[in-house]
Amino acid sequence: MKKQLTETSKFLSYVLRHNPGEIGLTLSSEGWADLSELILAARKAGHDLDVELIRAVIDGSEKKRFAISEDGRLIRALQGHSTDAVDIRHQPKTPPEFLYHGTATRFLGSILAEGLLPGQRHHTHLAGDIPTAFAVGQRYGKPVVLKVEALRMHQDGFVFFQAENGVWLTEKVPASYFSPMPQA
Ligand code: HQG
Repeated sequence: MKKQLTETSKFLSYVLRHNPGEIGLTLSSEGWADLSELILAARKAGHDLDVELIRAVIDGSEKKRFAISEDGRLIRALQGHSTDAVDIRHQPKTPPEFLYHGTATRFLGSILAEGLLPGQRHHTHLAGDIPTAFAVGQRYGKPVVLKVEALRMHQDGFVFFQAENGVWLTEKVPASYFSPMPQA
């Protein structure tokens, strides 16, 4: 069951964040897909989804990557998009003094030279706490957490958003606003 949930979560991330066209799905600019259309398109592509399984994925994950609309008809990913079809109008929000970005040590040279960049995604992702950032960094290798002076950035005119699931978003973070934290 756990494996099925993980596989479904990865599939949903792929079509709702990155490549809806692969299964012939259309997303609104706010990222919404019709839930029954998604299930049908997924089945045609060989992924046996149903509403219960999708709800189990959403409820079973602390990250709350996806949300279903109140009327139960639509589903979207809350952040992490790369597809041009989506341009979510998040409300700007004042960040706390510090936010954290987890990455792998092998990216540090480039990050310190260029700053933190969004890569393929629409935003650079930041976490409100160190353990979350550490876990994000572990996805790519030996983790390192960067402490970002988010409030100072905000005071200097950088715009921050917070996705419904708590993930902080900003376009980029110049290197003068962060430093690697010593390993615990
Ligand atoms: C790195 C997950 C070289 C950056 C997580 C990261 C997050 C640079 C990688 C969400 C760089 C991009 C996003 C530069 C940044 N040079 N490398 N100048 N600037 N990088 O996956 O932040 O499980 O696109 O440090 O929890 O790791 O998918 O971004 O290592 O919230 O829901 O380039 O994805 O959530 O990787 O992760 P990603 P991310 P989900």
